[in-house]
Amino acid sequence: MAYFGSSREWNLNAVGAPEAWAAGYTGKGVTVAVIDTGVDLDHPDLVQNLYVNPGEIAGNGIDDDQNGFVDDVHGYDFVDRDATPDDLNGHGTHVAGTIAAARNNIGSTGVAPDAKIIPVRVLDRNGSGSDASVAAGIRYAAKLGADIINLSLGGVYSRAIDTAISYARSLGSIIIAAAGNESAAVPGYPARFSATDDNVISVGAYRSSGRIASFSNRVGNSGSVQIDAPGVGIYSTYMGGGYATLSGTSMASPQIAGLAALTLSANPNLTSRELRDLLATGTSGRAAGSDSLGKANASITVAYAAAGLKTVSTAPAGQRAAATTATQRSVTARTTAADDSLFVASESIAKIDFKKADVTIRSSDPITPISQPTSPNSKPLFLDAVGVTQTKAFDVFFASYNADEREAEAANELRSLV
Ligand SMILES: [Ca+2]
Ligand SMILES: [Ca+2]
Ligand SMILES: [Ca+2]
Repeated sequence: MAYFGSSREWNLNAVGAPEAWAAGYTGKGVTVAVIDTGVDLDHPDLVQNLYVNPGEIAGNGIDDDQNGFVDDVHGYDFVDRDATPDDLNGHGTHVAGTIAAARNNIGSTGVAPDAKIIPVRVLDRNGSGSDASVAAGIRYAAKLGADIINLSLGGVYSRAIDTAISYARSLGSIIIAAAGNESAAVPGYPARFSATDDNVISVGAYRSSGRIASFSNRVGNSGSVQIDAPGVGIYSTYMGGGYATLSGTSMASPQIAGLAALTLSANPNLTSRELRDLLATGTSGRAAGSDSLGKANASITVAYAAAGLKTVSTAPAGQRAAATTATQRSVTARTTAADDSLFVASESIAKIDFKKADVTIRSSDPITPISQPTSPNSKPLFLDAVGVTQTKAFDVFFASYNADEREAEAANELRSLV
């Protein structure tokens, strides 16, 4: 895959978004609530991706869908308590653009350029708000059916937000939360709820150099489920129809919200727990200096989602998985990305085909002793990944095996997954 855009778009390339787009996954059909300072509702790079509440008629003064909010066609404003969640700060517009600015050759491009943004304003023009407003915004978004809720905000523990997150979990929303910018040893809340709520994931920020941002909060002893995403020098939409380059874990969190949208568009049936598992396990090495699970990577999570898988099992790079039980009939193969294609390359052994949600092992690939072509429409009996190299972000290990025909051979050729 060629590099998308310019160095200004380093974040998109770092998270592997162009590969997911090329495979047909752009976040279409997925809704992402931005609980923030609001969104520039007239921004030319965002207007087409604003969620429209299908049950609400605009401007008639009636709560048509009876969700408790009058005329909430494009989200809601919990600061001014009206149905115009416009942005008077800029932060929320930047976050929204990172998730879903249009891919239209103007301005900036979101990680999931066909996802829909639900603007929920809970922070004022100074970027401040109450935990009651944040909790109300989370509840509102969850009730509206938001698949993903981005929280690029933080503070101390809040019982109101705690219960709102539990409510969102009960309705199936995953919550992506910024780890915080205090250079602290542990994340702030609500990101730290990832230690206790399986629908929450915490996001740290790394630089284009691959090093963790000095300001980014770490995992420490918090038990948080945290991954890292680009969060320094992020170019995105800004209020007033403009653009801005900002840094912070607030900028990293929406990369993951976008990545989650790409992943859900590849498999809309994933639960919030399964989606978190894919995001948390589908990483490609750690940012230097980080203690998180690793750097987020669409090329892994989206491929797995497309294949109908729910977790990425990992082992040290270079090791192979093997059939260890009668039912777990699998072997692994390695594919190394070439510049023009992520999933087929000169060393290709296995190919994952996003569009068929299937794995095909090509008979021409140079690993006939352990591989076997499967029919184009067949589901693999089992698929297992065993790790990602540290040196090339796009190296992915896949596994597939036609156990019925090659089982004996597999037993001879492969070692058990560690
Ligand atoms: Ca309503
Ligand atoms: Ca109405
Ligand atoms: Ca654009």
